[in-house]
Amino acid sequence: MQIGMVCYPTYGGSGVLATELGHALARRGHSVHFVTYAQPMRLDRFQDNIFYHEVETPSYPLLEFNLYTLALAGKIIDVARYEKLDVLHVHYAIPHAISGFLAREILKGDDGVSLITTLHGTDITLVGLEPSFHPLVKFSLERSEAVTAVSQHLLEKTRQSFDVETTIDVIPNFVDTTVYKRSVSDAMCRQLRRGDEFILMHVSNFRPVKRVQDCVRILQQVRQHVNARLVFVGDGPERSDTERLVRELGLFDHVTFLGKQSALPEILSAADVFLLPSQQESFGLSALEAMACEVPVIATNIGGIPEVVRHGETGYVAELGDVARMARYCIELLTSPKKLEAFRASARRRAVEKFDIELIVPLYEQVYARALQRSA
Ligand code: GMT
Repeated sequence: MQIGMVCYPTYGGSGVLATELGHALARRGHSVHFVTYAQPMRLDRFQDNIFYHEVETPSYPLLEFNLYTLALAGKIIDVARYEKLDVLHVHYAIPHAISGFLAREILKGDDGVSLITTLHGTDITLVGLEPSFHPLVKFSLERSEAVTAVSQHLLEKTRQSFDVETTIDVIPNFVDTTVYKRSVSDAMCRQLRRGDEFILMHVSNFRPVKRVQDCVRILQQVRQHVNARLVFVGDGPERSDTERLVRELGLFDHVTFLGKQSALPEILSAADVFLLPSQQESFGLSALEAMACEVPVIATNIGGIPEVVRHGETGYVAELGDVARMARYCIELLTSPKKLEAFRASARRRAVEKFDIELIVPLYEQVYARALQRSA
């Protein structure tokens, strides 16, 4: 199949997922054409059957606002016509589903293209609820040949908030467990761990919904019982305030900010516990990547997280903002080596048995095939 893939290229789960899906589809013999405004973060290695088309947004003094939605639609039309796309798979509805819809309508005189929209999270639970966007999201979902959501929770939220009758398939996010596996690097451990300290880790884009500062407060409580360090991976709007909080609480010597990193399996493998105290999370891809590296997850019982993290088995979930409880769960795991070992094994097993790339990618191929039949 000739597949067009539209996503956000920056750090963030939806772009990561789209890129990994593209790589997997290309390995399975499809041609995958990424159409985005910048090279996606994980499109960093050459692979047969993968192509990248950059969207350029024209500027003119009159055009005070960025016309990305239209520029993207124009680029999709161009790629679809000349690369003979069969399907166009857009990740995150805003504005990609609208651009995809526009392009598909304009392409109707040509061979046509089937539109598949994958919902990832705040396109439904936050941004899509903006009164000016809501009708556009609803319309574009109803006009897509297929819609998928990354968790049952997100599917239910979509039905509640958008009242759409369209069939929505839940296709959970996935991880390549041959890449994301425990791979302990001595050099990495030497750099991250001082002496016998345990490592708590958080990976995100530091957006407010991640509640990154809760991780610092958890560390503060954990350190009253156990020698532990907090390692932050990623960057974003909350980073400066978080650094300030670390200094205010006198934790400067016990927190490491690594910034954006690509060697995630090695870094995650150095962790003892992964923290995800988010306020919203339709899935929590970073938690799954940690689990694949045998790291138990302590998270909020929000959104789709409980579909990923099994409470009392692969980690623990707690109420939003209940820092004290999350700290207690950390202490419980870090002070019982047998329990920690059992949780590590269960986390890996769940990632392999439920969310491995080889299990999930064929589900997308089935959706593509159905969408093609539908548009035919
Ligand atoms: O929805 C967002 O704010 C952004 C989006 C992203 O691009 O990272 O995150 C969502 O998609 C991820 C991949 O499917 C999920 O793992 C995240 O849970 C989800 N984030 C939220 O729901 C806040």
